[in-house]
Amino acid sequence: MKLTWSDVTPKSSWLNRRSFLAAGAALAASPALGLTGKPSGFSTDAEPNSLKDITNYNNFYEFGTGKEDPARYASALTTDPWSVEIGGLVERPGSYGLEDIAPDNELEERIYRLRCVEAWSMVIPWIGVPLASILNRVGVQPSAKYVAFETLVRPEEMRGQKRPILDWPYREGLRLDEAMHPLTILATGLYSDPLPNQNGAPLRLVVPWKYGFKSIKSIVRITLTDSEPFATWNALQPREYGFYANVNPQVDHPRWSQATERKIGGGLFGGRQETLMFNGYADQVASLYEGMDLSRQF
Ligand SMILES: Nc1nc2c(c(=O)[nH]1)N[C@H]1C(S)=C(S)[C@@H](COP(=O)(O)O)O[C@H]1N2
Ligand SMILES: [Mo]
Repeated sequence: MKLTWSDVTPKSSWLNRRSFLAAGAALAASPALGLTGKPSGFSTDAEPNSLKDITNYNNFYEFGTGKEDPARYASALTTDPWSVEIGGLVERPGSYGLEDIAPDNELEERIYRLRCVEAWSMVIPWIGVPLASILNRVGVQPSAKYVAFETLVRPEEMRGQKRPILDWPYREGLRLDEAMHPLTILATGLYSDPLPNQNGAPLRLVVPWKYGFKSIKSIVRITLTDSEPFATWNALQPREYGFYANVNPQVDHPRWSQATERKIGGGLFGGRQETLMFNGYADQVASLYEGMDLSRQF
């Protein structure tokens, strides 16, 4: 039953970057997957951040608002047993275990850029499954248009939830086509190990072309709906955080520029880089937003 993570993701797949990138190129070029993008369609060839960076500089307000709070306090969270209620406009609603959602034999490695709305970024080698695979398994009803997600509420273990920092539970949502896009994954691991608690164990969303706050952690509920779901940051400050939250260097946050970002671990002077449209995933996702005014629907 326990995952053999070294089987899932042999260390060589990220240490031996040459052969990994070649494999990634073959995958991305496969017409069966519906991708027409560049060789790095699924995984970026940018240098992944160290495990130390990825696990010590986090946003996870359930454990406090400081970047180092999750690393200090998230170990208090019990992640086993865990189940996810999948409901709303689906054919087979119910309580699903992690093994149903992300079976060992379906896990994939995806090296993705993560761009926080606060203008910092990382590159993270996730392990997970396409969200589409579980949505297809539960059966999406034709009237469904959106997918809503909720994080666990357990103040005894999530010390930040003892204070009204946010309107708990943390909630997020995607349009159905965004949710079904092959880049959208549910992650259960990173590097060759199960997801550390501070990164959203045991199951978190990863939507690499959107600001990090869309990638909701420690998910306990997934609901298919016909109207736009409540989204925590959007509801808190709609002028600053849109529902779409697509990474866009041309649409500044009211209080800071989004044109550049600081790559964590890039050194005191070396870490500044240009922010890319859709965080570098424009070839794959721009068509989802054809005809939309992205400066208004940001
Ligand atoms: N439940 C929950 N999910 C969350 C957050 C949070 O505070 N609570 N923070 C978000 C933000 S702002 C970012 S940038 C990413 C950070 O993910 P990481 O810590 O794994 O890098 O998680 C997102 N998911
Ligand atoms: Mo963020």
